[in-house]
Amino acid sequence: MLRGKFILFEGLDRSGKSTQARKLAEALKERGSRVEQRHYPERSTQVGSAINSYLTKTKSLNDQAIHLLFSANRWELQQALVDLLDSGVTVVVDRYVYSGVAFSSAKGLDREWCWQSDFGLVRPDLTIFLDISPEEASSRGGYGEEIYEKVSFQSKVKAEFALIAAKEEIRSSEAGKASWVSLNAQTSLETLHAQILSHVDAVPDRLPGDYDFMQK
Ligand code: Z5A
Ligand code: MG
Repeated sequence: MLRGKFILFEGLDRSGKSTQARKLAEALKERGSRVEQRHYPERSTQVGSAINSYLTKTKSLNDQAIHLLFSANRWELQQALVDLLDSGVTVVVDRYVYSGVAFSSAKGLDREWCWQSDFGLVRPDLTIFLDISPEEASSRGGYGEEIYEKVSFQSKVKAEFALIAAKEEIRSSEAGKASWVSLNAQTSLETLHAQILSHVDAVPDRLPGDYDFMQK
């Protein structure tokens, strides 16, 4: 039996991650695959509840503390994620390590420090980065309610994501497998969905227990 695929969506706020994650999961299910969706931060745990208080501006925390809470939230759910994958379920995830590094380093935290707390986590088989301008994102529904939803800050996050993308694209080509793909998010839902499906179809099959991990 093969393990499931770990597919990650990353991008700025309102880039369409949740929309495309849902469409991908539906399409894979229609083909008969077993699929689950996950979203970080997972706000239902105690750690997630503290993160939610921070994001909704009811609690203030220093930049290092909130960074480590986001990371702790991934760690507390890591075994459950691996168990799902090992049981043959494809998991479509909305935000993960890369959001952690991009948002915290955009505040001015040391980039190398930001990566440290996530080293050892399972690396996604494919990360789909939805690329959008902060101005276009801010014109989409629901923008402006949470702490990071300001065009000036999102511009800094975009610059950090560009650094991450460059690094991950080099890593992808050195490893000979496309584990990071950047797509223009300012195209139609259906065009993007078709592009995403073709990239997901190209992800190689792997056996349970066979993972790459986040590392330097
Ligand atoms: N954060 C962090 O700092 N550190 C970490 O480690 C992690 C996260 C994991 C909460 O994230 C915050 O946590 C986030 C980063 C930080 N803060 N910010 N900024 P969240 O994921 O919970 O945020 P959210 O509320 O779900 O928003 P979102 O994920 O950014 O939105 P989205 O999922 O990318 O977009 P969407 O909901 O699919 O679409 C937004 C709207 O655009 C909606 O009206 C759609 O109908 C529309 N849409 C979608 N696609 C299109 C296209 N192609 N064309 C036109 N309109 C579209
Ligand atoms: Mg979302």
